[in-house]
Amino acid sequence: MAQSEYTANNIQVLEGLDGVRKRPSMYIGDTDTRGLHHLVYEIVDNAVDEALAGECKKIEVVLEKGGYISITDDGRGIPVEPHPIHKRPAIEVVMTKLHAGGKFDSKSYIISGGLHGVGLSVVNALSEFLEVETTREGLVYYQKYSRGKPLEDLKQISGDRKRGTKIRFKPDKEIFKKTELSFDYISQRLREIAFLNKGLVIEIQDETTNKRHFFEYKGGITSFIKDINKNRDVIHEEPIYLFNKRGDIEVEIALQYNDGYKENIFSFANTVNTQEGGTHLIGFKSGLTRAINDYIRKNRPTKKEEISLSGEDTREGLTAIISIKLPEPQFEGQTKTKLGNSELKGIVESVTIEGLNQFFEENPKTTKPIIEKSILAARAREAAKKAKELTRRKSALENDPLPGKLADCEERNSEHSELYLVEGDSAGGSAKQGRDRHFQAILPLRGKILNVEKTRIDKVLSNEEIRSIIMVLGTGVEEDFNIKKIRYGKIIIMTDADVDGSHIRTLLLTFFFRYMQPLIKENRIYVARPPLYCIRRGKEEVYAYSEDELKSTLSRMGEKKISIQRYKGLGEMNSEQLWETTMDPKKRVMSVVTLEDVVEAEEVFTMLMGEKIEHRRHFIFSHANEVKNLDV
Ligand code: 0RA
Repeated sequence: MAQSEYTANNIQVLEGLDGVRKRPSMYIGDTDTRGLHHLVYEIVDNAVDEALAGECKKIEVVLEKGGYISITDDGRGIPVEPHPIHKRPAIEVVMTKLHAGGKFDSKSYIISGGLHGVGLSVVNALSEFLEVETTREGLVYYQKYSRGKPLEDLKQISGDRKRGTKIRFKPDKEIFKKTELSFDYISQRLREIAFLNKGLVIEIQDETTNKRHFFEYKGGITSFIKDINKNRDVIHEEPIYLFNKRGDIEVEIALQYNDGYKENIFSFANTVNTQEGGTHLIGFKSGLTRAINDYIRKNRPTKKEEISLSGEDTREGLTAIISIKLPEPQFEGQTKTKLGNSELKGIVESVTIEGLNQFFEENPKTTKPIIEKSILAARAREAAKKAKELTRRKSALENDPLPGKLADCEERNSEHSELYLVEGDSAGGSAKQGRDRHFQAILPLRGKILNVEKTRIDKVLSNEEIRSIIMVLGTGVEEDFNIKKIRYGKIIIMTDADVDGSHIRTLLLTFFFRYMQPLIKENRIYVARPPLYCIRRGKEEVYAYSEDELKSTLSRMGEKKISIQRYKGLGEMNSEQLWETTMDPKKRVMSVVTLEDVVEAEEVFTMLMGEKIEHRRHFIFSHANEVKNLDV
């Protein structure tokens, strides 16, 4: 053993639980919400270990009043016999000594040695109170602790519990900034655990709110896949399910394709979500690519063109779960969520190829749409490459023809110019007449813009409206995007204040978000806000831009001889009115579109985009912080 390792071990032993209380973050990451919930997961993981060993069928979690939480399982219980070295009951050693998990049998699958893996004693040390009730050979034992120290000796108690363990504790206010446990956060993880352990029953309830969730998935990860795809259109009804063993290692895979283009693969090792991937994920991907290419080679020999699919081609629209159970998982990476066991790559690859080969042979009906989708993906990839090259070459040309419908401005300095993207030809016409042609350019947009989320890049780039926007802006898209080439300082979206208008605006924003994100980050995109009402009395005309403004205007002008016009579209205003109310920099109201947290927004976009349109609209209009001032 290396000298340094030896010393490190010694220090930890010497420190004991006092060290845990002095430096809690070293053990649980932080003392915020995450760290707090770490305590719960540590205990839950121990119960799940019992389930993985086939010894536990039910786990119950109760958020009690007064800040207590209890976790009950029907597993084997915690050993109580005297510990050979410490001469104390094993359970007391497990609860009061660092790294005394007591599960040295490497044949069993354990997660408690993995991600959370800090041991029950850490939970105990960081709880102002903890009590444990456990059953061994039909007898019930009890002990209670405070801040890691036993309050009394382990004792046998009467009780009708036949099996299992109940641990009840209260996180320490001296340690945690906030000690409120989140029902939803815990419930979400429990649900995932239930999916990953077919048939395991998990219940969680909150005594304060009487909320209660019950999870039991007889279909296991197949149910998980169906749940993830529930809002998507799938191209084959039943997920494909593969299960196989290689020695001690169990490999379980479920997959299903939908008609979208994103890949959604989740991998787990002993129910730990391996967010950073690892050897099992690599094995699955290469197995899938091989299996699909093999099938094409075998079954479409008459097709002239030889196509070889890339991995990406085989994963378009794929939702998959890879769940591995193995005796000694090695968790690596920044967040310890990357599976490192090198033997897993080959194992998962061969299980995937073998399983899929057999499935494809036996289920030609299901296989056909999958193969066709992958081939289409390969063709689209080629087409997209060409389409991009085309926009690249075009914008490289000096005398790039601008679309005829653009009414350009005279100003060449982009710092002083603006571009209005206007919904419809008629409003476009008014805007062209009403504008200040010195610095305002108008591009009318006809009909509906493509939903860029649901459309492959080759289609997006060949859509006429999108192409005119790209050409007019002059910046290129995606990795070719160069903000220095922009031809206008402000890009102003001007649409009707109705459902179609907000739809077009949403699609435009999605396009900018996906293909020209820096424009949003640099606050170049604006939304024009035409007035909602015109209030007239005699020759007097007042515009109101919101319901509140309408109210205050009415109370100011009185009730007599007043007429109110409600604008439904830009077309109801003539060119002077449009200039005066919506385009004159001195009077107009505009909102800048900003993404305060682009990373987070990207996630939300990815989650919601391409799904139901209602969702999308709801997202754009309910996240006022991310898309600022975007009121309708
Ligand atoms: C040490 C050894 C064994 C099980 C456990 C601890 C154990 C811990 C917890 C925490 C909550 N529920 C639990 N259930 C069991 C193995 C016991 C054996 O081999 O019989």
